[in-house]
Amino acid sequence: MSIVKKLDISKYLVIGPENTKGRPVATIIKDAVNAGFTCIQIRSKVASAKELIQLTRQAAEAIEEAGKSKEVALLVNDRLDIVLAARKEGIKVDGIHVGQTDIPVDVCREYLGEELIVGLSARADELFEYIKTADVSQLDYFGVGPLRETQTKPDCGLGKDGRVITRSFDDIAKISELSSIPVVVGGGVKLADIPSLAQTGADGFFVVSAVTEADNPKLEATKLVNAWNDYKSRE
Ligand code: TZP
Ligand code: MG
Repeated sequence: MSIVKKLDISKYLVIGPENTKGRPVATIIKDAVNAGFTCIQIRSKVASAKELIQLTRQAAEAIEEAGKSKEVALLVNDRLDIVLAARKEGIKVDGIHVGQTDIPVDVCREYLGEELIVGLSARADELFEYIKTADVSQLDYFGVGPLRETQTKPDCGLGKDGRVITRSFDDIAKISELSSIPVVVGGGVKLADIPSLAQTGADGFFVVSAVTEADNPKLEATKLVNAWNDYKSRE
């Protein structure tokens, strides 16, 4: 059960059955991976544990069929139990992504060991100070956002005053500079944002709806990948 050789969060898809307009999750994952997405996160707030394990299995198979098991990381949102159960069943899942109110990072690390990936959504409030001072010793990357409010996760970026805090490209540039670990940015990200995002110095972008709700997910994924890669190849 190998894990990815080197984590690449540059083109990162978050997906669950509630996001796909009824289309199979695994098909969209395969399209995204074939288009060049480098990281996949299974995230569902409606699927049962059994369904999540099954989704993880199908996702791992889709990545394998695309011949990308060594390059594309497969992560599960929130659910350490699912990561452990899936690995016990021999499913190649590479780690977990957690939020500020989920299972603590040190517990994830203890159960997953040194090799697997642990990502964390950064705090919404006092973000700059947080990024500067957070203990990142057990972490692989930060998720940061939102760029703008999003119906996919309406509470993303909710500050203490109950208002959503969105991030400008300048904020993202500052955060990317301050962070000692890689930063992936998402929340309301659309194709037109990719060139500006790539210029901030962020390590990658993540999307849900831009791919999962597209009429043609493969085409949309390809456009997102090309937009990012075009900028990066000119650097
Ligand atoms: N975490 C922070 S924002 C978000 C998640 C899972 C949802 C982003 O969805 P979309 O559709 O790309 O705006
Ligand atoms: Mg969470």
